[in-house]
Amino acid sequence: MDTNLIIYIAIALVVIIFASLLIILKRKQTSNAKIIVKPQSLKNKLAKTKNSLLGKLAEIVNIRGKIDDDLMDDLEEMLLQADVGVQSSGDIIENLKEKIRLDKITSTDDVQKYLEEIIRKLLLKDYGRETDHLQYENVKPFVVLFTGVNGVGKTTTIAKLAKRFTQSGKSVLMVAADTFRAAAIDQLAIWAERTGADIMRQQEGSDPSSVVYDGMMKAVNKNYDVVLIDTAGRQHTKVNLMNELTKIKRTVKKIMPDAPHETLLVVDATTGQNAITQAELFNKATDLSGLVLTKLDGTAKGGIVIGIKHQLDIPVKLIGVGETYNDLRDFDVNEFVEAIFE
Ligand SMILES: Nc1nc2c(ncn2[C@@H]2O[C@H](COP(=O)(O)OP(=O)(O)O)[C@@H](O)[C@H]2O)c(=O)[nH]1
Ligand SMILES: [Mg+2]
Repeated sequence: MDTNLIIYIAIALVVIIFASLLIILKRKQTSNAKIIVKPQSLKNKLAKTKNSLLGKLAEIVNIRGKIDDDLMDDLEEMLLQADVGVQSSGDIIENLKEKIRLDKITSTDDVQKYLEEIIRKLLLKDYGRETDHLQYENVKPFVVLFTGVNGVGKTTTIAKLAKRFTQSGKSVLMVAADTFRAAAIDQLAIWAERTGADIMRQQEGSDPSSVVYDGMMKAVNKNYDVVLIDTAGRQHTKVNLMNELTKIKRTVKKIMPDAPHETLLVVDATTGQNAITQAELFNKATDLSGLVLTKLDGTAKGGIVIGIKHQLDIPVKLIGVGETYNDLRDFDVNEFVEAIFE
């Protein structure tokens, strides 16, 4: 009797252990599967903006039910709330009214299609040129200077871009010209290591132009393909920041007269119209070749893209839609419009 009981208990134990092992194994498999994530579509990344435009649009059309001035006012308000900007929103609605009049549209079903087409055309008109994308020029080294106020995402963008270049077999040198905080230099150094890039750095508080000089010399002597220069983001209202940018550029040109090949201003999409103000100020201080609009994933105000290009003559070359390497995308008008309207 006793031995039977022991046998039963032993069998039960074996079954329990076996079942537990199976469960653990299964869990492991599923968690591994979760690690391999495909880069999310732009549509997913821009979901908040999409909801603030397309979602609202459906709601407005539903409530109003017919094409009249009230509908137009609501649509304009919707554009303003998505940070398209006063002037651009006004222009878009004027265009829409004109279209409706000419095509004698009476059904609200067509409003979305027309609005989408007007915005697409407006952006395409502004983004027709080759130079509107960040293009690697076959010069050694290809030099990109990053500017922008604190916290907009300069260092993160440099890391993402470095990864893009090193992945395609290019040698990258990062230059830590944001010398205000030791932490900023260290942050860049960590990214250099992670992305397989090298870094030129000096001590905290050293002259940014001196780091840039050393970096450019090293890049030329060691035949680097790409140089990415990180700068400090003190307030744009300070004249000395602007003087510093001028000095940095002069230093770059001393070593390579036609560099930097790109001078990018990084702006944070979540700051709305403030991003436009920053772009205007920086563009006055230094010739910008393009903008990087970051954090579009975290905002319902992605309409800022439309306002920026309509109001300024600086192309948005790259957009940041998250914190991983895959989240730096080339800005593509059709992809963008589809992501927010379809
Ligand atoms: N969600 C999101 N966060 C971003 C993006 N770009 C940068 N960030 C975050 O913004 C913060 C500031 O970035 P950082 O590169 O240090 O800004 P910097 O001061 O301009 O160099 C960090 O926490 C980044 O992870 C983006 O496209 N999306
Ligand atoms: Mg930084």
